[in-house]
Amino acid sequence: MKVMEEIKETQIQNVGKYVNEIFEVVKERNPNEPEFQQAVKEVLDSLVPVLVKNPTYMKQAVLERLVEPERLITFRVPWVDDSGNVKVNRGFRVQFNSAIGPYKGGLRFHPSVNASIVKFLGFEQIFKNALTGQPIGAGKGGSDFDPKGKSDLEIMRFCQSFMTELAKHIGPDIDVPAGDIGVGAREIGYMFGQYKKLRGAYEAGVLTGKGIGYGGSLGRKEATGYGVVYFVEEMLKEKGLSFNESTVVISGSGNVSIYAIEKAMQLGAKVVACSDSSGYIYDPNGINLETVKRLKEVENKRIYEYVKEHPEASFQVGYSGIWTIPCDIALPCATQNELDKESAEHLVSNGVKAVGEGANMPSTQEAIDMFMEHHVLFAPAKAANAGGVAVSALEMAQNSARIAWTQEEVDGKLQEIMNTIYRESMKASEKYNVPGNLVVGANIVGFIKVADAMLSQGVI
Ligand code: NDP
Ligand code: 2IT
Repeated sequence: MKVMEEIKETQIQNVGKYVNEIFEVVKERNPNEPEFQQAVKEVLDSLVPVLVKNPTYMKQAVLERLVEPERLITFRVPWVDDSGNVKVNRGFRVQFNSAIGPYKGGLRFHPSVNASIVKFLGFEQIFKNALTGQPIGAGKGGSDFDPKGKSDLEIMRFCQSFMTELAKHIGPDIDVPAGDIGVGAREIGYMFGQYKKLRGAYEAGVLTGKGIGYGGSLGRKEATGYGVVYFVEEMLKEKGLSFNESTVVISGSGNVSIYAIEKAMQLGAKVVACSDSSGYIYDPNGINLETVKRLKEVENKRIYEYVKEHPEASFQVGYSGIWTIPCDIALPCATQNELDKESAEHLVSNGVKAVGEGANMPSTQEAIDMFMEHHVLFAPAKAANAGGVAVSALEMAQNSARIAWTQEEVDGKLQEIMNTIYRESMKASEKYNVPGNLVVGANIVGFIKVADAMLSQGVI
């Protein structure tokens, strides 16, 4: 028995060494890309138990292939502002992995976008998309264009120029972009119009997140936020807890946040705070979602405007202070690394019971370690926010079949997908001896689906 254990221990050490060597190469090949390195490190570390059980993945160099994108496209995006000045931005599309379907993933327009950001997002998309059970590979893209303060016509001209180049690389069976930070239904509409004009065909399935009147799916707008809450509710249920009568803090006030707030409220929670990049609002009576929706979805205003209409609420500058507010459930839904160790310490000392990641990689590794150490229920982004891309895949299915499902049908499928992701990730965590660790569980489930498809397709 003792001998067996020693052999096992040696195997784990050897695989650990192998994984570290891969990570060293990733660092060397991708210098100055801290977000990409962070995302790769988390996944590599969590896969050690699978590699020990199935060495074929190592022999066939599956990890070495997974960490290298199939293709990274960068391009010039020239456009003309309202004063007639010529502006130039940089466009990106990373086509990371096509083992289980056409590349699929959002476009982000934000000044912070660079190769590291699109590669971390594209890499995470591999595992997330596989987790949905839908036939979608992984991609991501965007631009360092800043939509803040731009007129509607400037946004349109930018989107048209961006698509003029991107159109050469996408298609309903090739690569299907969607929204992300700074890209919503308006931008998707302008890009779809330009793609259609260039392609000379009505290929509805080339983009998802379209308007309902021209091929969009009911329920896509709500899918990511609702999905996060469905996933976290499942996780809470296992411990006899629920959103009902819980106090909840949700960062951001964009697409994901707004619909996470809506579903949490529908389940009986009191959501007391949300934010944008300027700061956060705290409303002890529970925030008024109609006001937030109007300010953000219609008027494009800053979140501090909320307190003008709701004097009982307060506004604080700086977005990370939101995590000092006592709550039972915290849902970071803004951006990467918005929740660091110090924020996690505040949440833990205020007795947080569950954290669900609506944004991509919102918690730093130190913050995740802190939650694990204190047995806080933790729903990782790749699993918890997969509802958005899952319903994007349902939009593609409807486009191919030329049919439209009802909101109820789409929402029913979304709930089923989120429950399945939860159950499969939980089961994997148990099978690989880290019961309840959904970070490891989700990474393993996603990895096995993609890795097995890659093995079946030869050295690709
Ligand atoms: P939106 O552009 O609709 O909203 C983003 C929100 O986050 C805004 O409130 C924004 O504030 C805030 N934010 C963005 N960047 C920063 C920053 N650097 N610092 C502080 N706050 C910031 O985007 P989404 O809601 O679509 O996306 C939010 C997160 O969810 C992202 O991580 C995205 O990748 C992820 N996600 C999105 C999905 C989707 O379907 N849309 C699916 C899965 C994940 P401000 O307006 O001031 O910039
Ligand atoms: O991060 C994500 O999963 C998204 N931004 C959604 C991608 C999609 O294709 O719907």
